Order: sequence, then C-alpha cells, then structure tokens
Amino acid sequence: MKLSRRSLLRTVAIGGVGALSFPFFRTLNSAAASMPLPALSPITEFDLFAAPASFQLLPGTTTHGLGFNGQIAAPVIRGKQGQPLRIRFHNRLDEPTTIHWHGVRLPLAMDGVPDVTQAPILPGESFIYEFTPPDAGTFWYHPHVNSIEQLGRGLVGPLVIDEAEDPGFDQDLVLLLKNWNLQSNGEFGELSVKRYAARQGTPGQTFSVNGQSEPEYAVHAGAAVRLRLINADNTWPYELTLQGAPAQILSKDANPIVPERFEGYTLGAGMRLDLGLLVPNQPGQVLELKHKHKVLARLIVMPSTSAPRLTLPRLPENPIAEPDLNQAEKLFFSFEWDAISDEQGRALFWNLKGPKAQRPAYCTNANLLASLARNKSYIFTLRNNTQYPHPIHLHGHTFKVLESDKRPITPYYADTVLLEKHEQVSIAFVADNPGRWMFHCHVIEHMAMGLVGMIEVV
Ligand SMILES: [Cu+2]
Repeated sequence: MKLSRRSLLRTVAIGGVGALSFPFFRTLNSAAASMPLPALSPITEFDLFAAPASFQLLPGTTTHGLGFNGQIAAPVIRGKQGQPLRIRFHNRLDEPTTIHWHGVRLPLAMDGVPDVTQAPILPGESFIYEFTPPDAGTFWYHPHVNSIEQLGRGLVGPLVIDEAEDPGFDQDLVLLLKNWNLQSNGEFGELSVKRYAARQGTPGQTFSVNGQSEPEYAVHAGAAVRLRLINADNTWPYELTLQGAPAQILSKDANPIVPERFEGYTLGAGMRLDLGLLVPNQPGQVLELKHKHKVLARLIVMPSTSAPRLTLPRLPENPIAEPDLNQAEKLFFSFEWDAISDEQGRALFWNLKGPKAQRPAYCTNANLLASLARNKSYIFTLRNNTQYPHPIHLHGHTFKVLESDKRPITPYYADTVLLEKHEQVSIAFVADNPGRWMFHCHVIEHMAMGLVGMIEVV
C-alpha cells in the first residue's frame, strides 16, 4: 500500500520522531515524540487513572508527583465533535478528586465540581464521565478538588475534539505548557507561598512542554501543521512567540477566528491557542516556541518528497448561540484584592463581587453571584480592580469577548478571558445551559483564596 503524505506523517506522529534518522540532524529526544492521538471508534471510550507517579523533570533527580495513567505527559483524550465520549475515571489517589473538562459545553452532572455537580470521587472509587461534545477544538482536563496541589503536582491533560469533518492538516501537535515548583533535589517546593498568593500566584521555575524540558518535534518541509497550545499551569501567563517561520492564529480556546498573523500572544492559565503553520521548505531549519527569551520547544524541519502545501486549512465555526446584544441584560462583576482572614486564620486575599454576593468566599464554599434566565442573553462587565492579571473562566458556556477599555478587541468566542491589571472587559453569551456553573480566576491560588463564585442558569 502506498502511503499518502498525510497518512505517513500521521504514522510518524504516532510512532514518534525517534524512529527517524537523518544523519545531518541532531539526535532527537525520542521521549519527546509527538503526543500520540488514539484511534477513534463511534463511542470513544477511555480509562483514566489518577495516581501517585514518579518522573524525572530535573536531570538526575526523581520527582514524586501525581500523574494520569502513570505518565508525566498525560494521555491525550481524543473525541469527535457530535460523538459520545465516555471516560471511566478511577481515583487511585489517597484523597477525593473529580475531573473537570475545561471549555466543553456539557451537562452539569458531567462538569466535575465537587459538591456542586457531583459528590467527590473518593479514593478507590470510579466515576463514568459521558458527554457528547458539541464543539471541536483544543480543550483540557484537570481535577477541581484541592487544586493547588492536585494540578500543581501533575494532574493536567489535553483533550482534543476533532472536527466532524477533517479539516486536513498534515500534522497535529499538542503542546501542553506547565511549570513545576521544584527544589534542586527534584522534590516539590511549597506550592503556595502567601506573599505570592497575594500577588501574581506562586510561580514554578521549571518550564515544560508535555512534561519535557525543551522537547524537539519533527515537522516536515512544506507541511500544513496545527499547533495546539494549552496553558495548563497554575500561575504563569506565557508570553508566546514562534521564531523561524510565520504562523497564524486559527482559534482561541477551541473557537476558530478569522485567521490572523501570530505576532506573539499572552496565554493566561487555562487558555488555549491553535496556530497554523506552513513549514518552510528548508530541511534542518529549527523553529523555536518561546516564552519571552526562554525556549519552550523546538520544531525541526525534516525533508519531504511531497509538494509543499500552499494554504492552511480553514476551521469550521462551532455552533455557539449568538447573544442578542440589544436585548441583553447587563451585570457587573469586580475582581478585588481584599486581604482578610477567616475565623480559623486562613488567608482570603481576593474577592469576586457579583450582583447577588459581595462577601469573600473560598472555592469550597463559593457564593452564588447571579441568577440568569435560561436562553436569555447577558452582557457581563468584568472589572479587574487589582494590579495583577486574572484569566477568568466560566464553566458550561462559551462567551463572546466584546471589548476592553485598554486595548482594541475584534470580538471572538472563548471560555477564559485574560483581564490585565485594572482592565475592564465585556463578554456576552446566551445562558443556554441550565445549572450552577463555576465562574473563577484560573490562577489556582486566586481561585482558592476568593476569586470564585457561581452563576446559576434557571
Ligand atoms: Cu487571578
């Protein structure tokens, strides 16, 4: 059987770049092969385990963390738009947990928020998550319990939902970004330090992509490649650039936009960005994905006998309801710095104020901020009254980012919007998914210490 270039490249992507050898290239790190995409069946089923895991993040050391299916680069869960996805989740941790499917518009019972959408999954218990994703794109999954620790120690993974019709990229690379808060012996440092929690969040200093330091990936000369960037970090906003070739932004948080040239982008915690790249026809060239001056990953251009692709595939829109801006009700939310402590002396540095609630609250006891009428349109004005950026995430819905008082915005759909310091942003959406949905900052310490609430759709 003669392999087309696309099937060949997919084979390469699954087999791993280490299987290739071109004498004039540096040896590629075989462990840094592309994240393999599992095959699809009409009902896509996965078994997902959360358990303690050991891995090497710093050379010559062992980190005792938490992993999905024993892997430091969690498995890519892959489903298809409009097809049921069933994940049998097994808690092998020594504490309760849940799994949240970040960005997916799904029924409340599948949203993975403890004591709000489901009972916490106890150690040794299993829970079946089953939903049919209405939207295609790049998503991710993580617990919503003891999040500073559970996400910080490794429980973050990519979720890829394929378009109903294959848009036709030659290669699809998942790049999950996370920093690790490690001591020099490889063990974790303190994941939440008060003086940072009260500011931008406690930063990890060890950068990784798919659990690797500066991994290298093979891309083929002339190929049309999609890069799926996921910020799965607890804290860092990544200031991303790609050096060596022009790229286009294809989608934000799984929602296609009219493609625009990628000139650099700040990806806050929880956010995703899909880039499209026509690989230069120059084997041996190295493209670098960077955060500021730090190289995160390299793309190594491999030779190809196929004719170069001339245009990037276009992505179809997701079926998001268009909010009626003329009829929409306007609600105001403010994100405040509000250092107090509760009766037990626990710090509450932050406060999310909404129409129904003004008092600070913990993530585990979130306030109901607003009640929305089902299928009605709303405009939320989000005011950041602090000097730190906050990536604000709404569960169960996709909203349209309308405008900012600090920068021009071409309206786009998203599930997480980055509020820069003292910035005010308006978002709009149709409240079409009934239930109590979390609304919070995705800097995990900010969420844990007050920037959290719930929006009810009744
Ligand atoms: Cu925040």
